[in-house]
Amino acid sequence: MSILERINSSNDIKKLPEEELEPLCQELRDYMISSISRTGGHLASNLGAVELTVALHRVYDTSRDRVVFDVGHQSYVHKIITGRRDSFCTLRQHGGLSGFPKPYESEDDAFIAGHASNSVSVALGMARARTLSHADYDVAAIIGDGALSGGLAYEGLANAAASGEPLVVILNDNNMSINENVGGTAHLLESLRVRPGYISFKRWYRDVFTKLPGLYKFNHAIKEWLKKRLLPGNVFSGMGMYYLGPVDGHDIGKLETVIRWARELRKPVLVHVVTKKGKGYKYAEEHPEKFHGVGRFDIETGELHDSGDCFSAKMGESLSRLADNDGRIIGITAAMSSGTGMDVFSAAHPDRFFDVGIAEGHAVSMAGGMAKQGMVPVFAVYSSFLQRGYDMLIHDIALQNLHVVFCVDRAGLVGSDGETHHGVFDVSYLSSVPDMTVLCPASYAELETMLRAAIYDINGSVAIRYPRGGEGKYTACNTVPETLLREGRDVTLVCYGIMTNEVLDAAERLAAEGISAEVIKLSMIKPPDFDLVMRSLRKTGKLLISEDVCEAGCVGSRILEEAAINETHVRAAKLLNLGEGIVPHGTVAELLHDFGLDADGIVSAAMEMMDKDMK
Ligand SMILES: Cc1ncc(C[n+]2csc(CCOP(=O)(O)OP(=O)(O)O)c2C)c(N)n1
Repeated sequence: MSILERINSSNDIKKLPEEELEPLCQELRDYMISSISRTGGHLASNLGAVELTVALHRVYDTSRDRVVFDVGHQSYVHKIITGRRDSFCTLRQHGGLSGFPKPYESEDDAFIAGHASNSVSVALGMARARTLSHADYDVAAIIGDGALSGGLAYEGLANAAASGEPLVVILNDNNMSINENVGGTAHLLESLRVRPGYISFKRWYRDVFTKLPGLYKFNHAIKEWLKKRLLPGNVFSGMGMYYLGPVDGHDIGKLETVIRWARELRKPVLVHVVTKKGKGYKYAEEHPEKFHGVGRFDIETGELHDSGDCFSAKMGESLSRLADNDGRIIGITAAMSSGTGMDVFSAAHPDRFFDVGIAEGHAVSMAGGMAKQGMVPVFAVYSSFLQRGYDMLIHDIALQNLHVVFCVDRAGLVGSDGETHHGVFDVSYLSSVPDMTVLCPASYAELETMLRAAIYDINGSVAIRYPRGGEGKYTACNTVPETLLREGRDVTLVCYGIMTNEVLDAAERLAAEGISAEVIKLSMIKPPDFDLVMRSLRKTGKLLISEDVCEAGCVGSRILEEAAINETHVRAAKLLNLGEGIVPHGTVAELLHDFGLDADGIVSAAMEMMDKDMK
């Protein structure tokens, strides 16, 4: 029996003799590499956090204490050692384990995660709840240096420091975000990493002097006084967090001691842990960015199984070409240069490319400043992460009707990342941004044409929303607001974006059933332009719209509103969409099927409408 097979909880980890800890870490690495090579997942971040997670479980009992993972993509070891080892092979698969912490999956997962930089705030909330309810548990947050580039983290740290609450923040510093970490935080951590002897000195100092309490107190006062005057402070201690570190994040013994010590201090403490992203797997150590989030791969060669071309890369290439002839075009990303295809732009136009770190709100405001001064900023950002910038969209862009282009990637279902990452709210929230134009390409050709139009032909702010992955069978280029793709008389099928493929497929199948469906594709969903749809509805009397977004604020309800206003009689309507918008993980095809949004679902919905009509 391996050591790993004996581990099912924090308590099992605590019982292990010290000499079994390193072999356990090796087993954990082998287990993850082998399993993730088949399921895909966030490999490099987890390989770097093995010792840290084991040490955390030596100190805390995660079934009772609250350990909050930031982003949560590095929580695999935690999952494996808290009873989910055998189901780890289902990671990110439909109906299987989530790739992020999920309290519904296990009581050991303290809080849901997926978006960066909120862990300190959440942990502080838990610490305050504990204190107010006179409960007895400890609270810790684990946050990466990349996540620390997000402003929300500093709001949390500042408030945590002022609170005086016993709370341990572990900074897992691997000098990497997905790509290299950027900005002032990266510089700050760089300077702190060069003081490795400090922590051992502190420990020795405390051990020696606590045996002589009076002397300890006196010396401590002198030391603190000297420290304040002679040592350069850092932003954490300056804020009022008790700073400990840097600690070697692959030395379990040291980690355990320091985390235990931090917990015992009973105040807000930040422990700075230095780790190597990808540790223990050659290819991931050499290319941590490539192995940050992977699909299936070959363990021996480190070769990733090809995921094919995609909208993101097409966007990067098109934008880069446009920028070749226009010095006003600026490319912006918030820590997602490869994911959004902006790496193509950055290679060609490094002087006009800005990676701001995980700071979506800042990116939106900065784009506003650039636009006000005559540049044409293009911010490529995932739909779910742009949620962070909603206020800035209104306050810093819309109120002055500034010309900023938002390339809203990962719009609609994203697949295995699941509920925190699906881009299912953007149609709703972008529709409420004053004077914004929202475009929805259904093919690469449409994306390219719309990007050009967004930069040169449209005033004010423009969002172009497109999905993860590549185009489908529909590859045409129809960019007028409404296009009649198929004539029919029984029912009006409306679609936009990638859903066009499912709807065209459904129309074909309905024809075989003797139902004549008219298909209208929308290229622009805001401002609304539904003339063609209204004309079609006057003919068919039936509306069936398929959208890969949440119901609130969906296009279907706006069409019905317009029909009511201009007295277009709709005898029957079905709005197919993702309901409340909380959608689990799985492949996009599986999820579309579950929500009745694939061609099968659309056909059944249409047949049901026809049946009702005949009764
Ligand atoms: C608000 C938000 N923006 C972007 C992302 C995408 N993202 C996931 S992990 C990550 C990098 C995090 O870096 P770090 O915290 O240092 O963790 P590491 O992977 O290096 O361990 C990014 C940018 C996100 N999860 N949330």
